Amino acid sequence: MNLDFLKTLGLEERNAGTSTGARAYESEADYIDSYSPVDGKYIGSVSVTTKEQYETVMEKAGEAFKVWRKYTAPQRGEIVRQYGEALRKYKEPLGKLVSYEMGKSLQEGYGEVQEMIDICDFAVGLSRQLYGLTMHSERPNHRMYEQWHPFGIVGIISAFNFPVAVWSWNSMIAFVCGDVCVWKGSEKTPLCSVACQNIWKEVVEANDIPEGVGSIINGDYKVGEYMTTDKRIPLISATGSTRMGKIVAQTVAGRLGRSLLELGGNNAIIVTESSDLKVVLTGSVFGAVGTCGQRCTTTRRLIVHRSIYNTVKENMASAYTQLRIGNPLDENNHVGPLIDKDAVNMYLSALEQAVEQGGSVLVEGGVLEGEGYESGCYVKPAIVEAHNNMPIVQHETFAPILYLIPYDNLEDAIEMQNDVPQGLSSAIMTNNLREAELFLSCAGSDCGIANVNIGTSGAEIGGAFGGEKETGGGRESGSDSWKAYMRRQTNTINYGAEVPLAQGIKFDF
Ligand code: UN1
Repeated sequence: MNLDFLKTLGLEERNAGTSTGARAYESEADYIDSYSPVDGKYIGSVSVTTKEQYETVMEKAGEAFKVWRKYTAPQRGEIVRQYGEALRKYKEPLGKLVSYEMGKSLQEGYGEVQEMIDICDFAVGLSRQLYGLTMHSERPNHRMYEQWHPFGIVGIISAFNFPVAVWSWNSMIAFVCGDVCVWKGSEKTPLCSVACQNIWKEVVEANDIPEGVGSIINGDYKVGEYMTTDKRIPLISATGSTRMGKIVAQTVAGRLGRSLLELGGNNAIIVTESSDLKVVLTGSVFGAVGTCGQRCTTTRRLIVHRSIYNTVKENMASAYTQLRIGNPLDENNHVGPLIDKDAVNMYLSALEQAVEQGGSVLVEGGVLEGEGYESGCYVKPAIVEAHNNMPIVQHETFAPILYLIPYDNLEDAIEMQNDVPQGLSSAIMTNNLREAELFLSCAGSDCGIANVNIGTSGAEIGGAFGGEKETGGGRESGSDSWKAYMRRQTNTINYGAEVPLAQGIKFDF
């Protein structure tokens, strides 16, 4: 495998490309070793942030904030614009690194970097649109309005499945808002974080802005705890499992900080009688197997009208036979590996549970072995006919397992779609206006994202991204999500010579 992209991204040679898996360091505890799920080979090591180093990062961040907040928002936008330009330059090597370290297909790796570029463009525009409202005061000669100020230090915790995009859709928005960011990426994809930081540093140096505007820290949940327990961080934005999110939420709430959570999904597509089966097939297959089922927006349930159930079932089974599973950097393949062997075990266990709980296997799963599959992380996307109330169906398994569920009327289908703990993404396939509008109405999907004739994954950055219930309620990325990164201040100004009190209160002396 040609690993030149590591060098292009400034990832030191001494750490990179050792094919033996030998550790480059003596101390086991202080380094995270990154192994590719693509070929099982050692890629490089990143040092774990110590408590002292964390303190230095926080001090620098605090100092940087004092300077950064004085830049005008459009000036901050200009820095973000330059980062977007740098990302355009590095799209190919960074896309390859994402694909190699995380395992998603190269197309999706490039797509993820494109998502970063798109959010930079969005944030640049936003830097001139951080609008507040003005209100009419009830008092004469008074003016009242609201303005938005930066919070300060924003802590970002992100997951392995989108090792670069999720950081940027938090930080690029936070940057134009005037915040500074400290980012802990996943310990499963540490080199992606370092690569983003190296590119960021080029922009920092070219513009002579304080180093502490954007920093990374590395490590597992213990390093994450430095941030969640730290009163100096008013906002923690965390993306990952519901389990992790509950711990973060409680810890941050315990100190009355704010958290912005984007957690698990259990996304369904309702396939109606009037749907276009070609649209159903493309949307559902990409939704279910894209990123090897490891998106929070992955399609996990297909709720199909009984009259077309057998047809959809046959179409899906036949589409799955055409999927090519293998090295994700080879563009002939559709599906790459799972992130690691733990994920493989969870996938196998979910399949077992599905059968024990009454599911019937339509497309068999299993771990692939032999040439090209040496990492042990390649699995076959599976389809199981199931019931919505099976415990395993209620649970988000981060793997390519799709549950097929029949329905008889649309109200029941919507009820089933909503009857899971999570509430991120949802879709209906229909050419019937009444069905589409019911699904989108307040009696329809309870998710943060509801699509018509599109799968559940692949949201654009312009919309607010996130969901309800166990998904955590946060909204990131587009629309007015920027408000989560700022504090609102209401200002009332008296330009008269009297001091009339609100609510008509008299106070004369
Ligand atoms: C995630 O899986 O955490 O909508 C993010 C999508 C992508 C983002 C997914 N734009 O699938």
